[in-house]
Amino acid sequence: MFKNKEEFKQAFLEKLHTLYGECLDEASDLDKYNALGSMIRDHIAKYWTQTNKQYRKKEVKQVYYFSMEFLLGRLLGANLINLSAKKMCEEALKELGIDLNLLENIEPDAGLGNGGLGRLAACFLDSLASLSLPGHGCGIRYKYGFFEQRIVDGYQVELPDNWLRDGNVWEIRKADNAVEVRFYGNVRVEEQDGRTVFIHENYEPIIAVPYDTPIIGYERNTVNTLRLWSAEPAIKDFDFSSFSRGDYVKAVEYRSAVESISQILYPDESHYKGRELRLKQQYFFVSAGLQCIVRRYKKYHGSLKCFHKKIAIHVNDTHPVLAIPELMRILIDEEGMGWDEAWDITVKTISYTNHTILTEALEKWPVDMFRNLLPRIYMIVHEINERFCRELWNKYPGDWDRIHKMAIIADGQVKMAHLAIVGSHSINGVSKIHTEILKNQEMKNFYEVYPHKFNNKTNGVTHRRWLLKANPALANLISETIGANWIKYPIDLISLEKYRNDTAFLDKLAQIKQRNKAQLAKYIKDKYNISVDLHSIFDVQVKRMHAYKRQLLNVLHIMDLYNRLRENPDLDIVPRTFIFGAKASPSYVQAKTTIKLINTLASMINNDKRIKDKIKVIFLENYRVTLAEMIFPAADLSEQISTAGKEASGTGNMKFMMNGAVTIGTMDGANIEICEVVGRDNIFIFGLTAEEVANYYHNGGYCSWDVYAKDSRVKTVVDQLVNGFFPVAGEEFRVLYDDLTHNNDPFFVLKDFASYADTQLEVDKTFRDKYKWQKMSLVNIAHSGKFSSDRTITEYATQIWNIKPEIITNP
Ligand code: 26Y
Repeated sequence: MFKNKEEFKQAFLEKLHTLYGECLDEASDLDKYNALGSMIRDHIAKYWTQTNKQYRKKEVKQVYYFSMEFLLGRLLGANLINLSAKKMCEEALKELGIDLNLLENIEPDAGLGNGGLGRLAACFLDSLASLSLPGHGCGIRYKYGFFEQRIVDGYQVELPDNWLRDGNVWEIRKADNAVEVRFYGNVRVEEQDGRTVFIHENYEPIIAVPYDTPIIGYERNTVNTLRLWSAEPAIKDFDFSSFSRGDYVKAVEYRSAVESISQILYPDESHYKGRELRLKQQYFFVSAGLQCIVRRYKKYHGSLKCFHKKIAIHVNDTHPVLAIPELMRILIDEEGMGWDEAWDITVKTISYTNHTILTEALEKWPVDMFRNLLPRIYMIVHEINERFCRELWNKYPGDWDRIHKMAIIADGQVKMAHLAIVGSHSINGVSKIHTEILKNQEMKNFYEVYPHKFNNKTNGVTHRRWLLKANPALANLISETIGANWIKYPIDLISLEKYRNDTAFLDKLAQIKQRNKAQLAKYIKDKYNISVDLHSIFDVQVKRMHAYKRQLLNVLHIMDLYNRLRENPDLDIVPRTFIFGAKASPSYVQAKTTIKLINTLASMINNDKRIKDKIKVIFLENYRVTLAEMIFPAADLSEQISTAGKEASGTGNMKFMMNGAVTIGTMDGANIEICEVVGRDNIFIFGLTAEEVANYYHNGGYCSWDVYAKDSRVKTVVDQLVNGFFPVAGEEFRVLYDDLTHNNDPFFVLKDFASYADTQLEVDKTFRDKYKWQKMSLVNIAHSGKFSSDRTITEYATQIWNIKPEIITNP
């Protein structure tokens, strides 16, 4: 980035001066952070321009990844790494008496996502740029990211995440590229020159203003773009007409109503809630994104006849599926194309990923709300539905039931997943088992009509953030041992396999793990004043709090272990530190109750002198990307214990694996493929299979009461939820108790308990054999290359998007 440290220091001091008129000793840490970020931006500007210029000149096909969520985390460290400038920057700053680490810690996380789906989008952007692929992100610039979690008296309390408070050095506001998005109103249909035209009138205009963030590839010249849209009033400052009528309050209300569109990120609830503001958000960014892509395309290509040959649009779950009717609207209403041609182009342009099999999470919109908010879009969806149902009628004459089930509009609702399947050319699941379930169960009817559209793309994560950045010690050891090629080609990690019996190497791995554990232990000590045993097994479950992810199974097992330890404080177990991190949706009662349960249990266990510190329970508050970067490298055991068939893929499992944690998990999601590559000897598998679970569901579930009545350990812990064992007021944990017993345990927690507890004994036994454990750890690292998002993105690029690498020349 800079030829040498001297040049760097000079530039840094100048930047401080031009930005803030300050010299070094006057500057605050925030100013220093901003100066550094702004230097990086200056430096990459020419690569950014060059990238766009080359894409344009060579007319390469580009993909736009449309997503409601981009969970980027911090950018400073990641950008320095991808620019190979970290070491120099660190040293130069040190000579100025500045600690780079401290500056990195000033940056707030860009937490514009709930969990897996949002972080996947961020990993994908890194891989696209690092593979020199022309691909960009399109989303919403939420003023408030996913809430900040505080634990008060064991309860989750949500605080707004005001991540933009001190500005954002990475983004550039592009006011010139603003577009108008139209809501409400009515559609007038007219005949003009023998053509039917649709005129949207009396609408409410809103301005969408883009903010661009550069996405820098690893040791490439490529700088792609993440474009996030912000909503602003179409009438500057105030609606003067109402202002002059003295309606000052109304004018201010108008402004805040508009701004609310890009105000907050919705939390993913256990049950889908169709709120109008969310539908507004979806149309807002999809329409803005498409208008801008079309506008630019026309500028260079004129007609839109070959749009799909140069543009691919990917929709991340159903959230951006309005891209389908919106592209139709633009092609028909604005470009004057006929339906069939417009439809052909639309389907060829759009591809869709499904991320969930939970039916209760699927997006559906009430027809009245939809039609009122988006009258023209509704007409188009209606027409798509009519044509689709006619096609079905021809294929299945008289089969009303099937047609009703498959319709896009039915029972007063618009079904977004159905629209996604009909209006795209590719539908993919995110792990082998997930795709099979889509094809053979959830979307069976659609698979029968469009078998060619369905395909699998097993998820992956970027090793550059989750290993190179998060775990520098391990990354160094790997590079010293097999060379640094793995950073660009993570599959090369497989060369580590040959060290599986090399005890000297295994010792080095163990030392690194130990140091990472010490670092996390220090964080725990500083923040919670709890000491944890560095020789204990760090047993970690970090992910969103959800019934199907079964944090409750983990908790019940800890309760059982605690019961056994109280009975016999000399019980021979390897000490354990159970670590949790999870946010619950603000309105999800079971999830929030589970957080309270974990914290209540933690304070009992951590303060119980009788059990001689053999187990500890830690709930790490405000789990987010930055905290995750500290947790994965310190984990011994990775908890991936969802009810089989429910976790589409999981990606945390991959981040643990590449950091040498061993998985305890069910045969679910990507766990199955992890098991496939590491072998049964290097993973702890337990519990029902997806098939067994599905069989029980078909037969009305299993009888949880039987397990409860027969297994005394189960009965004891379940009873403890409600019998006064916990020092909580009244019946706090009754909802959990009821779910497990009277509600027949829909996620098979009790059914899998015995198998889980036995497997945990196996873990205990294995951990005592240091080399056996280290070898398992090594095998996991060595095979993690398959789960690189570089592999996943290469598959998307070649099999769905048809885009090719474009090497960016030096500007
Ligand atoms: C409709 C709405 C409120 C909503 C918002 C976010 C619904 C769902 C979501 C998020 C879903 C999600 O994160 N799914 C996860 O996607 C990961 C990436 O594919 C998978 O690894 C993981 O199994 C899946 O649960």
